[in-house]
Amino acid sequence: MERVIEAAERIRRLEVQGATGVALTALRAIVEQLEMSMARDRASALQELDEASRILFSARETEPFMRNAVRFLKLKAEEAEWERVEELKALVRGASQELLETFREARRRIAEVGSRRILNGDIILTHCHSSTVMVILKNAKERGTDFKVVLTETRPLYQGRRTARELSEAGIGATMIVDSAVRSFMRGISKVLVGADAITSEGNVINKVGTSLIALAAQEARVPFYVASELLKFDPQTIHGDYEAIEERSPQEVWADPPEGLMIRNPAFDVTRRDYIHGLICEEGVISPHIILEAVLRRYPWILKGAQV
Ligand code: RUB
Repeated sequence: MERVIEAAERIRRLEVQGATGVALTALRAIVEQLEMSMARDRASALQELDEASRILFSARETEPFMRNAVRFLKLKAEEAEWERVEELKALVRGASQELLETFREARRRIAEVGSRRILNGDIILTHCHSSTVMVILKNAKERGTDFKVVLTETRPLYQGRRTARELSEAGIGATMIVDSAVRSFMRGISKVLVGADAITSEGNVINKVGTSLIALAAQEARVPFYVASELLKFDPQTIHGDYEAIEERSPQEVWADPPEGLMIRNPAFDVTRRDYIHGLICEEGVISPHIILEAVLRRYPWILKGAQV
C-alpha cells in the first residue's frame, strides 16, 4: 500500500490542502497503487481497493469529495464483469479519467457562473484557500472586471498566505486581515465568497473553521454570502442521519509550546447553516442550498449509491 500510505501522509500533514486537492491526490494514489497490484483474483483485488480506501479516508475525516471520488472507482470495479486483474486496472484507469473530466467540466462551469457574479468595483471577502474560489476570481480578472479582495490570514495554519500569493501572481489587488478583524471590515465588503469541504443533505456547508462566524457577520451587515463548490462535495451519509464529522487537529498547530495543563482545541472546520447562504455556486449554476438533494440526484445519482444505510 506504499503509494496510498504516502498520499495519506501528505494529506494528513496538509502538504496537499483543500477538498479538491485532497480528492484528486487520493484518486491518483488509488490508480497508481492498483497498477502495482499483484492480486490474483477478483476477491483479493477488491479487498485491496477496500484497504486503500480505508487508509485514505482516515487521513482527513471531513472530506466527502475524496470519499465520493474513491467510491466512484469502487462502484465501477464492483459492478463490471471482469476476470483478470489487468482488466480491472484498465477499468479503474478509465473510471478515473471519466471522473476527472466530469470534475473539469464542473470547474469550468463554476468559474464561468461565479465570475459573472463579480462586478466592477466589488470588494470580495474570502477565507482560507479554496482552489474553486481562486478560479472564479481569476476568471473575473480575465473578463476584465475591476474588483479587489480582502482575505483572512486563516489561523492556525495561515492558508490565507497561499491565497494572497496566488492573488498577487494573478495581479488581483488584495488586503490581508487577521481573522478576528472580519466584522470590522464587513461594512466595506460587497460579497463574501468561500469554498466548501462538505455539503449536507440539509444544504448546510462545512468549510474552514471561522466560516460560520464570517457568515454571521455578513448577515448582520446584509452582505451576500456565497459558497463555491462542486456538487461532488455532497456527503450522502447525511441523508441517513449521520452528522458530518468535524476533523480535530493537533493542539501543536495552535501553540507549539503551551503552559503545562492548558487544554487547547483545534477543530479544522465549522458548519454554516443554509439560512446564511445567499447562493451556492455550483455546476448547476447559482442555486439555493435548499435544493441540494434534487441537484445532486440530477447530476450525480451514483453519489447516493455510495452511502451506507
Ligand atoms: C481548506 C478549506 C477550503 C475547502 C475548499 O481547508 O476549507 O475552503 O477545502 O477548497 P484545509 P477547494 O486547508 O484545512 O484543507 O475549493 O480547493 O476544494
